[in-house]
Amino acid sequence: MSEKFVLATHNSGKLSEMRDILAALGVQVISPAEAGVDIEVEETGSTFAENAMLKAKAICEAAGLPAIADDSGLCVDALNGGPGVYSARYGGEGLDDRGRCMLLLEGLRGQTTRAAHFSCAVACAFPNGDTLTAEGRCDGAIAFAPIGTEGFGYDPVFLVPGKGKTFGQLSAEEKSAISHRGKALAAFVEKLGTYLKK
Ligand code: ITT
Repeated sequence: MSEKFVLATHNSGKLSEMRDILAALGVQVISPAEAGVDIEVEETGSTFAENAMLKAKAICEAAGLPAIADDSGLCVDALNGGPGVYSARYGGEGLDDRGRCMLLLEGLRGQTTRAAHFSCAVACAFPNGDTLTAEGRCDGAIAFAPIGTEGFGYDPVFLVPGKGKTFGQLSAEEKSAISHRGKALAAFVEKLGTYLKK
């Protein structure tokens, strides 16, 4: 595919995963910085899909290029699906990834129901107003302590059933083969192929 896409994210962990997955699928991407765009998009939507579309449209408009955004998060059964769309902001501004993981473990202390899933919505906006969307989900469980140093965000506390490992113990390739983001981007690229043939 000759068209270039801006990846509408400021999260370096996401950016690197999205770059690798999309490159493997033959989609050329650049970062917002490479597109000369530096805007913060307010995530006012109540769903991953709404927030992904807000980001994709804003960056597309600012860059004048098609833009792909990811909105994602961790949904924990024992927290009624939280932190969900608030995953990046869980615990307030003072916390880093490690702090958010520890806060989550603290909130689940003594809790035997550990089921959780990651969700990812991908949205793509084109300068002509066209849009594409796709979603992906990865089921798992919350560990009792952080394990592993790979990945980002909640990876060290997300246990993958069948692997007996957290996302924090998987290589980027191993994670993307089963992750919410890997699935959403694969579904998106399939739709993109159909769209570009039209
Ligand atoms: P952008 O909006 O700039 O893309 P962000 O980090 O604010 O970056 P989101 O609003 O989509 O992105 O928040 C997603 C949060 O969910 C992210 O910050 C992580 O804490 C968590 N998250 C999402 N996908 C994850 C993954 O694959 N592994 C670990 N944590 C993840």
